[in-house]
Amino acid sequence: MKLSLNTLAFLMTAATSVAQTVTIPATTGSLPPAGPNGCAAGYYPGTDTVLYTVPYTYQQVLSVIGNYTNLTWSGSPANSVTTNNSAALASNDWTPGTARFYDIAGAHVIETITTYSKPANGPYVEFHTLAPLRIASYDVDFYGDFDGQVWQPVCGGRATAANFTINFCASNATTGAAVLHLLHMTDAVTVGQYLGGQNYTSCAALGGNGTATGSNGTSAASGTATSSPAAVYTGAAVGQATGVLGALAVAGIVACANLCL
Ligand SMILES: *[C@@H]1O[C@H](CO)[C@@H](O)[C@H](O)[C@H]1NC(C)=O
Ligand SMILES: *[C@@H]1O[C@H](CO)[C@@H](O)[C@H](O)[C@H]1NC(C)=O
Ligand SMILES: *[C@@H]1O[C@H](CO)[C@@H](O)[C@H](O)[C@H]1NC(C)=O
Ligand SMILES: *[C@@H]1O[C@H](CO)[C@@H](O)[C@H](O)[C@H]1NC(C)=O
Ligand SMILES: *[C@@H]1O[C@H](CO)[C@@H](O)[C@H](O)[C@H]1NC(C)=O
Ligand SMILES: *[C@@H]1O[C@H](CO)[C@@H](O)[C@H](O)[C@H]1NC(C)=O
Ligand SMILES: *[C@H]1O[C@@H](CO)[C@H](O)[C@@H](O)[C@@H]1NC(C)=O
Ligand SMILES: CC(=O)N[C@H]1CO[C@H](CO)[C@@H](O)[C@@H]1O
Repeated sequence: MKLSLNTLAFLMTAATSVAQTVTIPATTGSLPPAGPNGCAAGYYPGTDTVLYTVPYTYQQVLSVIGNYTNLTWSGSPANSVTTNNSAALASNDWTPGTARFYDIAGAHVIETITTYSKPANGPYVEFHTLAPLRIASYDVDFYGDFDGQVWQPVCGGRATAANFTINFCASNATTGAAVLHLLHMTDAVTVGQYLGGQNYTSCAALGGNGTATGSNGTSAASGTATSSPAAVYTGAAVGQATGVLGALAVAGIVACANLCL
């Protein structure tokens, strides 16, 4: 994941974390027990979704994102991600329970697979948990019991639609949603850049019959295509801030050339 400090800097306020019951880093990868609001004491629940379509085939997308320990597309340098499932490094067959470990933006990240499926014709489905971590530069702590990624062929196979959805608990749900949204949006855009940098606009623009049922059961109806590069944003935790955050995400992608973590 990449972070653009420039564009999120204005979100930083003197928010004081009252999260005291959660150990960070959570070396076992485990999540704290839920309190009355669904989160540990001092944490607040939120959800964030990024929908983004790239004008590349599912197979092309898989070549970038289909290895759980290769996160170059998410801002982690080659060979910087480790796992406790070394057998899968060769087989590329990732299974529930597998954890990956990496450091980014001063945070130690531990993500444990709960669901993993990548059939040859899609969809790619990866759900993992996110152990508690702290992003000091934004004065925010968060973790998540559902951090999901689905990549689905659309436009008869000519494009691939991503859905990044996370249900999280954060010391500040507004800041948590903004940071997570920017990370996931940047990730999705980076996949498109790796594959050639074309932007998705519509199925029709990709030629062929965009409304036809694609090979192997993919159909336009299954797509959640959004106009690139704008994202559809849903954030229960941020309410009226949606417009601001949408603009932030777009600006962040541009500004990321200046300063990314
Ligand atoms: C959460 O962060 C936002 C944005 O920085 C800030 O306006 C708000 O006061 C913070 N809320 C809490 C409870 O600290
Ligand atoms: C990691 O993925 C990138 C594409 O995103 C690829 O170019 C690179 O060769 C992969 N690295 C390894 C070690 O498989
Ligand atoms: C997956 O990525 C890791 C780290 O980049 C690499 O060591 C491994 O060889 C890759 N596996 C496959 C099957 O490409
Ligand atoms: C995105 O994924 C979430 C979690 O799986 C799901 O609840 C939601 O319906 C999906 N949204 C779309 C537009 O497919
Ligand atoms: C894709 O969209 C981005 C963001 O708006 C823009 O900077 C880039 O030039 C576009 N790329 C192409 C090939 O149109
Ligand atoms: C496109 O696909 C739809 C749905 O299968 C079909 O009804 C329509 O006739 C097709 N159009 C062309 C020009 O092939
Ligand atoms: C990674 O391996 C699995 C399967 O052996 C264990 O269940 C996990 O607890 C373990 N996770 C960590 C963080 O070590
Ligand atoms: C029409 C078409 O593209 N069919 C493909 C469906 O997927 C199988 C397995 O990947 C391919 O062999 C077919 O060519």
